[in-house]
Amino acid sequence: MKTKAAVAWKAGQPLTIEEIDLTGPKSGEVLVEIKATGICHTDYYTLSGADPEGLFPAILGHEGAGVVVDVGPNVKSLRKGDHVIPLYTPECRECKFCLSKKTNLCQAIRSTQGKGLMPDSTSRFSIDGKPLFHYMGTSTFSNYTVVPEIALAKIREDAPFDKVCYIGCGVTTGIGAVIYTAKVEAGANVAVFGLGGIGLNVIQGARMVDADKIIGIDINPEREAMARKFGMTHFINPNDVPNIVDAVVQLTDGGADYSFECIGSTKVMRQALECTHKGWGRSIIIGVAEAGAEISTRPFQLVTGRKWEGSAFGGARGRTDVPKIVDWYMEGKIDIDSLITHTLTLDNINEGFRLMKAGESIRSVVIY
Ligand code: NAD
Ligand code: AHE
Ligand code: ZN
Repeated sequence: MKTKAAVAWKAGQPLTIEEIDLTGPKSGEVLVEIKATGICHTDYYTLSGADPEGLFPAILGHEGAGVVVDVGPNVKSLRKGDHVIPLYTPECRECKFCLSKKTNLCQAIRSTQGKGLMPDSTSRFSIDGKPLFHYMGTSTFSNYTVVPEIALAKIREDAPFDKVCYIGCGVTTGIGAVIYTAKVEAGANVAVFGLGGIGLNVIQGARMVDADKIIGIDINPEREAMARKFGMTHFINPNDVPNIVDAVVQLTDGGADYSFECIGSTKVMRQALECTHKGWGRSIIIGVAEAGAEISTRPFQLVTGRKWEGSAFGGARGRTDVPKIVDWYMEGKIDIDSLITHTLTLDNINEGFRLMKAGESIRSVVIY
């Protein structure tokens, strides 16, 4: 079939809107009509050329929601008409990683996914007979996409696509890092570095678990008002204090119990670790740093009890946890609407990237 998609031809160049070819779902695969997709900083990161796994030409996008249009042979859990959220972290429930119960990082299709291909090592997308790469197994910047069954969460049918698409990455990543990865307890002091589409959801998660001090840190002063609405109790602009680590330590009687890096800066990752409390502080890296970047600190920081950790997709097991998070939204337990500051058509998708780079948006959502 033909479908309209935004194609990333080359690193650093704007996407172009094209009519492309899509072949139907093979065994274990599902054809999904994407109804809406968010634009995440990671899409920008890959488009910029900083992602060692970035491949071109590709169909980017990994924060979508839509409807099942067709299923390939051997698909058991989904049928035509089901509402779904594509998962860049699938949940096969059979691999060593899923069975371990220690991680959400299902590896069933990770190697082909990282090569921009479907599990049979081919692409479903092409233009003028030339293949286009998939991205993160989801490629939601195409109106129609093919996704493995294990990478689709079935969600309730009354949930609005243009809001719950954000659960496909940002909402789950932020809230999940608090509740699934860190398991922050009530009364804890939390520091959140970067108050964008991810960090504000970390703030929202910290409020949900009844954290005590929720300290937001951002160089963009415009972020303060929105973060307070989501539960931030203290705001620090690093440009307004001599030393951001000292500022957090002073506010928290020795350091934060938990910190979250939601930027992708290795310099900030170090600050986030070193502002946590001696003996038990835990710092969770969420931000994605460019190829070749490395983190550093004095080992003494770890010897004295701080822990450096990371979180992908908030530690969420997508097929199990995403439908629950959709329920939380529908029950009014979490706010998504306020964070979606811009809606766009696919034709204007490059404007979404511009707004993100300029710090003018929290989340832009493309509605097909
Ligand atoms: P964003 O652009 O919306 O937000 C980043 C925020 O960081 C902005 O508010 C910006 O002003 C602030 N900032 C930049 N430099 C700063 C500094 N030195 N000190 C303090 N604040 C600073 O981005 P986002 O969509 O929220 O994504 C954040 C990061 O998380 C990106 O690296 C993205 O790739 C990554 N990410 C990771 C996962 C995961 O599963 N681990 C999932 C989604 C996104
Ligand atoms: N391809 C990059 C890494 C990108 C990365 O860390 N992705 C996160 C999700 S970001 C969503 O916005 C993730 O889930 N990582 C785990 C995984 O298996 O990719 C690189 O540096 O190579
Ligand atoms: Zn993302």
